[in-house]
Amino acid sequence: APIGVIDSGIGGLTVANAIRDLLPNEAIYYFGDTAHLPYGDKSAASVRYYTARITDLLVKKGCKCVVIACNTASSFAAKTAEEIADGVKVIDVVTPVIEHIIQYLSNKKIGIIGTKGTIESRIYPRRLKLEGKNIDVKSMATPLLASMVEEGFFKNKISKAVINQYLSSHHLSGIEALVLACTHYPLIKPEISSYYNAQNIDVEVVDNASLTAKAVRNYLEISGLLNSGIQKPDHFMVSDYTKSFEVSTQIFFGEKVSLEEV
Ligand code: DGN
Repeated sequence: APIGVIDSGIGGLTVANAIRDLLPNEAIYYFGDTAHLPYGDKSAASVRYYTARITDLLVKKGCKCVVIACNTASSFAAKTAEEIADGVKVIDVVTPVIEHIIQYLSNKKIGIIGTKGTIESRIYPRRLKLEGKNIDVKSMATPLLASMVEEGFFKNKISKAVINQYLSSHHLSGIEALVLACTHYPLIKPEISSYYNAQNIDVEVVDNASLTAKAVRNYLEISGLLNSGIQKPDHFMVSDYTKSFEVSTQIFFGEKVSLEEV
């Protein structure tokens, strides 16, 4: 059975890509809700509604687990997805990061950047508090970064200037680790690290794509669900097809994939 992956658009292909790297024998059924993106600016109710519908679709298509690759959807709709999934495991992108922070970074000052939705939901500080951890968390919405990456603006002067402007904000002063809480940010991770390196500041930059892929592998191993048969073909589905989305898949997945409108 395939691994389902949900995102508001095609940025979640960074998570699909990390899963592909770690689990090359698994089939991926990806669904990008391009008709309703960006989730980052939507209300919690809308994000819940869309995420529930896509979860239902992927479960009905026989996925053995559903990964909510989108941080905004994970922030607002992980519980709703779990209810809809009818026993099929739902893996969100927030939980693996929370576990990583608790295990390795609990004595550090943590910074979080993401969409307005993710930051305003306060999901990271709330979850850490629920775990009984009194960890100093500073967060800031950096909405321009996702659009910037989507336009292919990274590793250039403009991305450097935007990243510098955001990271130098007093909202993130004194942090010792920075969580990249958005599908698009793994692509600018090197530039973010360079910003801190250039100033000789030691900041561990954590992205949720690789941590989530490890969580998926753990789950499949523990539950005996790793694929041992013939690999099914991947499917990359969207709710609204455009040529430009298809071209942009290259940026996020490392290779161009064909999108099917569903
Ligand atoms: N996929 C969204 C997220 O990870 O929060 C980013 C895209 C967006 O909604 N702007």
